[in-house]
Amino acid sequence: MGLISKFKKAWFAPMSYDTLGEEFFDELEENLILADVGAAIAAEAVEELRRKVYRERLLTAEEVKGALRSILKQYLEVGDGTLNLSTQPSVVLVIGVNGVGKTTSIGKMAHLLKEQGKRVLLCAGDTFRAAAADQLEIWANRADVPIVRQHEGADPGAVLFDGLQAARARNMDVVICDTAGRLHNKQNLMNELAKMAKIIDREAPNAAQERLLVIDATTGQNGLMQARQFKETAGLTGIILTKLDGTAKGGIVIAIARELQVPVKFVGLGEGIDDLQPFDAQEFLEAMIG
Ligand SMILES: Nc1nc2c(ncn2[C@@H]2O[C@H](COP(=O)(O)OP(=O)(O)O)[C@@H](O)[C@H]2O)c(=O)[nH]1
Ligand SMILES: [Mg+2]
Repeated sequence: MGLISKFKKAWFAPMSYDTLGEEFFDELEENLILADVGAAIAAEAVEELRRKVYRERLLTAEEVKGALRSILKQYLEVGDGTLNLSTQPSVVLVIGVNGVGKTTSIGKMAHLLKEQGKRVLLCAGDTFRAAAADQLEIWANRADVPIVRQHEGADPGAVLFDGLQAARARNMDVVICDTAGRLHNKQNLMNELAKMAKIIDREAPNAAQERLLVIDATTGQNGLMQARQFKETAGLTGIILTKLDGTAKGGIVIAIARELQVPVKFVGLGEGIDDLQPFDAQEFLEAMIG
């Protein structure tokens, strides 16, 4: 160890640890765990933070929190956070377990894209319950965009096929397809999603595609398991993190981004049509760690 780093170790690091206290770091780590980032990522981030504090001789709580935000921001920055809608049509498949907010997010997204001047078509790929297509249709009306749907129990692949045909015939810019979050069993659901993904690849081979996984911020650590499974089955290009308007901090997306290299693209902040926003890592982290 060189003289200078010895000097730093002897003086600068202890100085900041003394100023902030060992508990300060423990508390940060605990807050990360409470925010659902998971124990492993929390430990990794705080370890990295300690090195950064030492290296950059950070002294105040504000500086250290800023450093932690920049570390977590790097974990989150794993790809393009915007939708790839570069072809006409582009196809967005929205997936996730039951009740996370898929249908609601699709309604909000349709509204957002329509406001941007896009021609949007919705596709009612959740045929498991009759109410699912009705719910999507209500959102289609609210957002004032067309919808393709069939009867309850129809083959979701056939609805998707229809949707893609209609989109081409009607010069749509974006097709957003809903999916079921629950079937008779999980394997069933995964098979169906894999089949839908294949249909898009086959019927719209050159289309820009998004496969967005909806994660409910209140689900906690389970979100990581969901993300692993859906990624394996259907591939993922992005995350929509819903229900951030509640008390949940949604830190699970940091673990998902870090492990699976999938960026967060939107956050849901309520049940209204305007309550979907493009993901802003800085803002998210400020809300998460103050
Ligand atoms: N507070 C809040 N509620 C939401 C949000 N997104 C969806 N919801 C609610 O969550 C419930 C399930 O949503 P839904 O879209 O039907 O979920 P799906 O089963 O995944 O399609 C509904 O009551 C929605 O209003 C959100 O961002 N914030
Ligand atoms: Mg639904």
